[in-house]
Amino acid sequence: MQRLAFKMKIKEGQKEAYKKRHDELWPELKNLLKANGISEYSIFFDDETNTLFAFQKVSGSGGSQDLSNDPIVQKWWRFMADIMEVNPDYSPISKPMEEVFFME
Ligand code: RM4
Repeated sequence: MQRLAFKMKIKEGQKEAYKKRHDELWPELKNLLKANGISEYSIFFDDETNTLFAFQKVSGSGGSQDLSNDPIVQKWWRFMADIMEVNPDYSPISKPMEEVFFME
């Protein structure tokens, strides 16, 4: 089991919209994430920089941001693109972070 973390950003003033959409996460996306070994997936928000900090445990070969070929993920990313900072393909601009501390 590996721990992954990465940063993303939302557009100014979009925290509530972001949270609402995640409160209503599509069941098919949730099932896909779990089927790919992703668990304990949480996302935190920094209101000073509009930065999202995502953490997840992964038991497979990659994390949520490695599922770009899946049509459900592509559809979700397109759905979220209006309130996030994204790449030309609508994937969220994601920056992997280095783990510098862990306590069991
Ligand atoms: C995030 C982003 C991630 C996705 C989660 C569910 O806003 O789109 O790629 O895994 O939502």
